[in-house]
Amino acid sequence: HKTIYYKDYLPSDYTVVNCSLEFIIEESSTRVENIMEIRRQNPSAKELRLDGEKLDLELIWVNDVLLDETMYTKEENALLIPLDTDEARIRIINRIYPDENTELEGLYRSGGIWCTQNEPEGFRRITYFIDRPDVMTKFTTKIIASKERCPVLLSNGNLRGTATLDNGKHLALWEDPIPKPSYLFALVAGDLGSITDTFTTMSGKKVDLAIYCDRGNEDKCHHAMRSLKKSMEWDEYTYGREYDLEIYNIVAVDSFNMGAMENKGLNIFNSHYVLADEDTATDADFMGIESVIAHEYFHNWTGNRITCRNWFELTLKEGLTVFRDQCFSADMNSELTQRLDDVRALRERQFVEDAGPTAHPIKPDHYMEINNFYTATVYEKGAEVIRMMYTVLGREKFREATDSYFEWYDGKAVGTEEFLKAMQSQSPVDLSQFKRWYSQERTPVLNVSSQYRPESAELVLKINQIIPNNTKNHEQLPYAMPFRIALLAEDGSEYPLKSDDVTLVHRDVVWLEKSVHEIVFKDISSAPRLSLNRGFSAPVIIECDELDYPFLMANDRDGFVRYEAAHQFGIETLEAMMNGAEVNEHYIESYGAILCDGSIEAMFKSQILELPTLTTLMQRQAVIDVDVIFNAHEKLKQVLARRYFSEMLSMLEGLYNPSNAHIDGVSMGKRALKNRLLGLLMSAGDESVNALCLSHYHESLSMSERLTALDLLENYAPDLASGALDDFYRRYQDQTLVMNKYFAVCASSRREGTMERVAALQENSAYDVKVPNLVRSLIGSFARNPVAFYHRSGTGFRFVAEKVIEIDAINPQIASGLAGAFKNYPKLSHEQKAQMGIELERIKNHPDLSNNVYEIVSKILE
Ligand code: B3K
Ligand code: ZN
Repeated sequence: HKTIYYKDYLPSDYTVVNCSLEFIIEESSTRVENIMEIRRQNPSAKELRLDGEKLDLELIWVNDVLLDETMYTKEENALLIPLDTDEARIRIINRIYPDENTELEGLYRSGGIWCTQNEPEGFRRITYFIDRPDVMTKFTTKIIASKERCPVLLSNGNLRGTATLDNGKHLALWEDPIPKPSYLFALVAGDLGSITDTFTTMSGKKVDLAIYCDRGNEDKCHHAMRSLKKSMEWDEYTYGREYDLEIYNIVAVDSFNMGAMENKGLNIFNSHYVLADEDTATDADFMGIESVIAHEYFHNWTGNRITCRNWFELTLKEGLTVFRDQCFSADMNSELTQRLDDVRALRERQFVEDAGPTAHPIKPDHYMEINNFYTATVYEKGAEVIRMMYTVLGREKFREATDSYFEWYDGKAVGTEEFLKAMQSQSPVDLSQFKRWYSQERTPVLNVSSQYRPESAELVLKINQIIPNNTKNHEQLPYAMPFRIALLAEDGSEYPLKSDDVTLVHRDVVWLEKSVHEIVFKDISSAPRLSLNRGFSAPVIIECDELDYPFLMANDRDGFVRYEAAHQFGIETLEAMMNGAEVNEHYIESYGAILCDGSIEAMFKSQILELPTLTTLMQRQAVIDVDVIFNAHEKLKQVLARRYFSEMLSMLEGLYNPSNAHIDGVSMGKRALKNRLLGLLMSAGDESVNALCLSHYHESLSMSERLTALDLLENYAPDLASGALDDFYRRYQDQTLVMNKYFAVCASSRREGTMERVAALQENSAYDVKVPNLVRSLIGSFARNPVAFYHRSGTGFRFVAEKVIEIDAINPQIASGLAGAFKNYPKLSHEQKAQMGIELERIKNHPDLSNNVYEIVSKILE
């Protein structure tokens, strides 16, 4: 288990200028012929090193001379060829076995379809190559396969020709004119259905669009196609970026390790992020498709045209592309609700990661297994770091800076330093200290207090940065960040911010750099209320005991602060209850005021009315005690439901229209609020509400409502749940994407016996341990179910440990994702820590453990 360090990075000795590939796909194996034009970049290099894993090498030629075994060296994962010329032509023939590829990296089979996944290091499982992102190559690809088995043959770029061959075979020739790293290579072959469309770019070029899927699912591709066209238009309008090939293809496959992949001109997607219709997909699914389709499309410029110098620079393309897809979704839907969803996801996943044993900077300086670094930190915190620069520069300057970035680095493999250079060229402030966001880890805390001086009409704001030590317990330095604030008068209006002590990058944004800031704001005529970190302008934790939650919930004009006040008030209330206090009456009243305020838009209301999650509360505990949290949580829901029972019920009825399954913001908002209210009401334990929930299950035409009703029945009305679960299963057992939801409901259940049910469901005919979506739905949901996973018996830990070991032998990426469930280990009680420790040691000591799982488990145990 070897560690790789950024400081050891060197440019490649050789590069591959052109690569021409020929694939002959047969039932049991695929023959690959690879002709590379190599150029030497380091004049003193004498040996060409090609990466290769699990390849059956057949023949090699250098400049048409066939090599015998004495003329090269074959290591386990590399081929070394002596080479002392500036140019050479290497020809290699090797064989691969896609059917045996359960890791789903390289060329593999999903159902009957041959497809590839090469980021970050999968191409070396297809053929020998210099498999690193700073080697950019022009690829041509010939695919030969049975016409009957594989009527569809796809690769990157533009289609240059097809032909029918003997023995029922045919071929397709693809040429990608734009040099790219090998991780963006893709191939698909199979019997697929499709829908097609066209898009005319801003300069008038016509692009053929197609989405491929299993036959019979074509009708579920239309939302994805609409999303693709909207993305193409948005990137032209917002960033001036035009698509650059004649064809854009998307293929949906069922077995995929993550969401999707941005291969040049041939995106390959987890079918979860393509297929949707009103009967089978939830509103969240529709939103997810829109954003992932956009994300992969946006990579064409941020990732593909300009790529990463090495994998330490991953956030260069991922943080930026997430930022871009978040802005796209905000523009397509609601800016506020999108922002709240993004902040919520960041805090639930990234803050937790950043506080635990696997914390790392958005630009890590070492790794064991790069696949472990496609994390919430690299992606979502990376996007927040970009967003801070956006906030500092403002929309127009940011656009000028990205124009420079595209102009300066198109066609190159670069790093975050280059991106920052482009940003600095337009920034009103010096970004040197800001760069610490790239190299430090953990979430900073801002401790804020204030003092009002009536005699001079001044408000003194004191902001203290508390910077946690890193995972190695080393001290870290204060950050620079934009901090958006307001000082509010009695009626909610904002005092203009005037101060000599701090740089205001905008009217309401102060630029913080020091570890302690004392800022005097002038002309404040009476003691103001503080409104802090508006819009979540910096990814920090705020500590301030002066916040007037009820006032902010009711009056702040910043939607984020309104939400945040309710959220923090909820946390305080729940934590007091966890310590034995009665429910805070002021909280109940403020909650009721939001609930009954008819002027609040439905989606936003459903977001404000969500109680802080178990994960949020767990994260704040010094020693995790799930039962205490869970009980307080249930109690608070019950109190709220009983207090506002009739209001909630009548609001619920007003929102319910069983036949509404429209996919628009207003309908989605109504469903979200309806589901929130039903969830609160169900906790009241009232027979009539249970019956209502069951009727919603049967009558609703949208999956969002049906699935929520099913989940609530499962948790609160077990007698009614079994019939509904059977019905759901019968109705959808042939649709694997819906079965994922079924498994997730069962595995997320808070009821006793969940582990036994999950164990039994592994035998269900709809389950398959080799399909990542199903593993994530059943085993992953269980591991994320705090009530079941942290069960006092310790059986939850044991069960997940066994699954990690079992799945590691099949697919290490999925296994290491699952192993992340153990990352609260340092924060467990003595007893639970002992239980989990045994399981972690068991995993760590397992023979033949993958690097992926080893890296995660050893960090947790450290
Ligand atoms: N770039 C891919 C992720 C590849 C993950 C490899 N383990 C998808 C994306 O971020 O768009
Ligand atoms: Zn991405």
